[in-house]
Amino acid sequence: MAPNETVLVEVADGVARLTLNRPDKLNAFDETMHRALHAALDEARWDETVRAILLTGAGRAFCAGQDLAAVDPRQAAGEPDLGETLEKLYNPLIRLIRDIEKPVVCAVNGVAAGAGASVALACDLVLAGRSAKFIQAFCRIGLIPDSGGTWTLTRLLGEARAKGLALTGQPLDAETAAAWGMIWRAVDDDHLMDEAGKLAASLAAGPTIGLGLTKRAIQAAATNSLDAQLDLERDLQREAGLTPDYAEGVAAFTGKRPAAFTGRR
Ligand code: T3D
Repeated sequence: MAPNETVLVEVADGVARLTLNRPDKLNAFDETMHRALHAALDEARWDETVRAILLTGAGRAFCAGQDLAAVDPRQAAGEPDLGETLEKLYNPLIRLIRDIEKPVVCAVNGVAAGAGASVALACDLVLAGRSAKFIQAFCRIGLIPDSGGTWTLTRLLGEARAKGLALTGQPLDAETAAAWGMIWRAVDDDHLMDEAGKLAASLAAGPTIGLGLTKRAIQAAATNSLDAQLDLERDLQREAGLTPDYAEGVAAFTGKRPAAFTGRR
């Protein structure tokens, strides 16, 4: 993978580590970083040597959302069309993260604000350093939570907490985010990258197809009826049962040895 200056890409031991890299702007999204992240995720999606993705930010923040200097309405020629930015850049990014059938781990290394918080919460397993904060900053500038934020917050937290965060813009600390079930874990800042790296490495050594199908099933549960979900589980389990990793998993269990999954079909 070619490195890009706004998103650093490192692939090792089955993990693609993508680092948002505009630290002087707290990794706020401009169009270049958007395109670089999308391209890096897409490449990791189809690279068979990549079996897990780890997303983080350079410097003291994870991501401060949209680069507000890049879209200053006072500088714009005509009326701003923020719907177009979402349609063109943010929505495809969120859909891509959700559609990648490999685990996507997010290491929130500092503040995650606006769409930066939404991007983090679109990932499958979110770890955050104890000093990290999640800020629904949109209300401070007259916007609504986007990039799936209204959907994700409401599903993860329920309406009361989603509205509390989105209408007040109050920062939520990592410990409370974990206690509320918004993220997987809060860890000491000094251990964040180590813990996130270990988690991504263990996922990368897992039964990749089965993990990808699990992701698909859990995501579908948000909108499916129980009947539809039972049917989906039947179909996906049929698919999982045809993978060499299923045969290996059972052989390893009966042979009382660790499984050596390949992640292949
Ligand atoms: O197209 C569309 O616009 C639609 C899509 C919208 C999606 C969105 O994400 S809308 C929400 C946009 N984000 C925000 O409103 C957050 C803005 N940032 C902040 O509120 C604060 O920076 C933080 C709470 C995140 C962190 O505060 P603090 O005190 O730790 O840092 P700081 O001093 O405010 O920021 C440090 C630098 O980063 C500073 O630059 P400077 O003065 O040192 O040259 C600041 O301007 C820059 N920065 C921070 N966030 C952004 C940013 N520059 C551009 N855009 C940002 N979002």
